[in-house]
Amino acid sequence: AFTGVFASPSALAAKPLTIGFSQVGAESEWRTANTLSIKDAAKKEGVNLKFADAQQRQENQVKAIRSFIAQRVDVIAFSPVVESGWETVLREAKDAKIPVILTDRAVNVTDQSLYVAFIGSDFVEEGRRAGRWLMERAAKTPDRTFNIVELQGTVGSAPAIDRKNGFAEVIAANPKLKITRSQTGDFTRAKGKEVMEAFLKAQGKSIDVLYAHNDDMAIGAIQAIEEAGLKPGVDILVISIDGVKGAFQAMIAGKMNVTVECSPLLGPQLMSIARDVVAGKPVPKRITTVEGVFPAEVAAKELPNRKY
Ligand code: GYE
Repeated sequence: AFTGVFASPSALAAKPLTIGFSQVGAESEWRTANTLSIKDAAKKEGVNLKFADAQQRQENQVKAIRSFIAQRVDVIAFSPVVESGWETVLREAKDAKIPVILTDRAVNVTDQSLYVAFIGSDFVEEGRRAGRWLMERAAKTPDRTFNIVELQGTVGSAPAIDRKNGFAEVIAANPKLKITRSQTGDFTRAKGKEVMEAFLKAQGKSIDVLYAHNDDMAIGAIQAIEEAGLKPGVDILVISIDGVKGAFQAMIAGKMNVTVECSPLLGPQLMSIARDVVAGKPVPKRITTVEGVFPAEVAAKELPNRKY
């Protein structure tokens, strides 16, 4: 039956694309930049963005995705807080014929047809890059042992799992490098500080290196190290990941030694992939973000170029 006015072809073409996006939360500087990138790109592209913040809880993401399905959005995109437990809700989206694009973090599903594309970084490689920096540093003092404490990201999240594995894989080649403690700081400054305080209490002066899965936790930990009367970046080497401005400032202040870049600027790519998917064009299943490594020596020169 006829249900509305006839749309002219040009009016049809002008119908805005609606994307439902479920964000992890607002846990870090990285996340804030990622949210901004997505909102800005949507605005620029005339995309109708329905944005939901899950406050780092998977159940909130599942709810948001179900609501996007009920609203019949054109595309669902999300950055999954953890890797597992997505089969059911992704099957619901597929049954409703709504394509799903993953941004930033991967899911662990057996049926790869439950999403059309995944745009994001290679977190294992980021962990390896962090490990390689330490391997080079340690090679300068072959007799010295390095006791490493690790601040992990959110338990069960792709970046926490992969950054741990990539780092461990690389440092395994040098028996002088030992991870003595490893605990989650949930990717936040407050938790990073709290857990570092506990590490310092338990292990005190015998900590040589902090490896943090993101800059925010490293920055929180730096505070704890200073409060314990030690010099971050000197008494304890500080290695982290993301490359946010806060890390560059910490490096310029001599308190952090290196950050491995992880770009949050995924908005423009998401919009263009979403358009292609809706237009029925083939899209690559995996789109890997290109990124670098920034040691403290280049921090002052690089800071003005940083976009997040
Ligand atoms: O490294 C961290 C954020 O998933 C890559 O999430 C992202 C991570 C990022 O909270 O700062």
